[in-house]
Amino acid sequence: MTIRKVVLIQPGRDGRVLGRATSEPYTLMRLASLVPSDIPVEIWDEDLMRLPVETLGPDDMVGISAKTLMVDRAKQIAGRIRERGAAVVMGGTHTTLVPDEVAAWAQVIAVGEGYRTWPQIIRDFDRGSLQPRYVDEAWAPLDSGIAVLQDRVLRQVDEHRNYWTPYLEITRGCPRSCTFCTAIRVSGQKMRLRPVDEVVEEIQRRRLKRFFLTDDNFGLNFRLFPEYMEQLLRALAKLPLQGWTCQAEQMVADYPDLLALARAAHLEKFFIGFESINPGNRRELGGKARGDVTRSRQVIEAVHRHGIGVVGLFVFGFDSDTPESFGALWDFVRTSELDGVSVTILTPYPGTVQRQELLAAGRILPHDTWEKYNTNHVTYIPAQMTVAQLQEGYDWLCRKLYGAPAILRRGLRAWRRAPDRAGKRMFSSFSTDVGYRWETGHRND
Ligand code: B12
Ligand code: SF4
Repeated sequence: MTIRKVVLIQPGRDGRVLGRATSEPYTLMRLASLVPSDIPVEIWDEDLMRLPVETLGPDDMVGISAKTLMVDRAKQIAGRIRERGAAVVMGGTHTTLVPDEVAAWAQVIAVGEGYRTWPQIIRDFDRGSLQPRYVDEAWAPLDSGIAVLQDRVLRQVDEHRNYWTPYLEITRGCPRSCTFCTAIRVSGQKMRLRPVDEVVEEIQRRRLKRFFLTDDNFGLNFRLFPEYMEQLLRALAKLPLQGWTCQAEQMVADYPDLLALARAAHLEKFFIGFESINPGNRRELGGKARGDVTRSRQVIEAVHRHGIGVVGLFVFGFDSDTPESFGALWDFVRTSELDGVSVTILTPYPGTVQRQELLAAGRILPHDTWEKYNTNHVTYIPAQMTVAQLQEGYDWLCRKLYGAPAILRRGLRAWRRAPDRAGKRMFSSFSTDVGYRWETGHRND
């Protein structure tokens, strides 16, 4: 058999917002860049286009990537493609977390990062010897050029025209062990670093002015690899960037020298995982947060002092949370100087310690589809609330946090703190808040 083309699909959910899609298919851009250059490759993003499944035939190979909440949609798409005779490979977060479940309906599954197996899968298909299961067990080194995006992929995706936020990965992994986190299962607990020169080259070639880092815990590198961070931040400082954002934890506040360098490197804001303001939930937070509001306020102030914004990430429904927890968080946010806030309902994803514990206690609610695992719905029985109390409390909090007055107040605060960069700061605060308002709107689905 001679392969005609490879197609990579990102199942859709939100479509376009003001002409562009919100989530760039960065995962697929990386996989497409691993396809040998003599084989045509296409990326189909269902948020941008109707999937032209009818154009596929037996010489085509299709890879689909899906998180848990998108896996039911992925299954429907895979079924339609199989009817055309093309081969379908399922990969991504959900397949890696529960391979046997996906293998029950998928023709081929790819577990893990795929750096070794994806090129192998393409070769096997070309030779007519496709296997049902490929498992990539090792965490690939990111310093060998495998993460570089190819020009033909960039041309096709046309990221500046089609997407609101370009993504970039600089480091990958997180050594923490929060009980609710699946990221460590898909990215590993060993932090891996891309070479600084490679990152700079990619930013320049992609003509990026703004980007969001996909790194799970970029900030932790302040402690783990300070020399690498210094070298990286000094290199980014020389680029004509408008601003970039990344995920971090509270410890970044303890590194004033690196914070100053980060600001000079055009870092606009940290998304910090405070997770909970309830000290009773400490055990679940993997050692990175303790629910200490005094510390949280100090962290926000210290980061702001360097001209960097803070978006607070919070999770609800841990075992120590009660109906009073919603009001307590609202009071904290209202009186804090946070530039943006994300609240999600604890979601016991497959492969987490949290899920094992809840399953053992008979507390997981039955579900027909995985669509409700979007962090806006209650999918288990909370310890100190009813299911309805958790859902209603969350709904109340979302209305408070993402109502026009709260969004406006946070925007004005951002403006007051940096009058010299007022327009940029207010836009940044509004765009984050509006994005979360949009995402949490799925609680009504
Ligand atoms: C960036 C990111 C986002 C971005 C957008 C990502 C996108 N384009 O879809 C934003 C901020 C929008 C986002 C939103 C959400 N996200 Co998110 N996100 C991430 C993050 C931090 C990095 C993902 C990434 O791009 N990594 C870089 C790329 C290169 O790596 P990769 O995706 O892992 O892909 C590699 C392999 O997995 C494999 N692979 C992947 N697919 C396939 C397919 C085939 C065929 C093959 C062979 C291999 C393969 O090969 C790739 C190259 O190595 C991950 C955490 C993580 N470490 O995975 C969470 C994560 C994926 N997100 C998660 C969640 C829960 C969400 C939200 C529901 C959160 C929310 N409440 O809003 C939403 C859902 C939005 C949606 N519609 O899908 C969870 C998913 C859990 C699960 N079991 O599904 C994760 C794991 C984080 C966590 N909390 O544990 N997210
Ligand atoms: S710190 Fe973040 S990425 Fe690391 S284990 Fe905890 S939730 Fe996951």
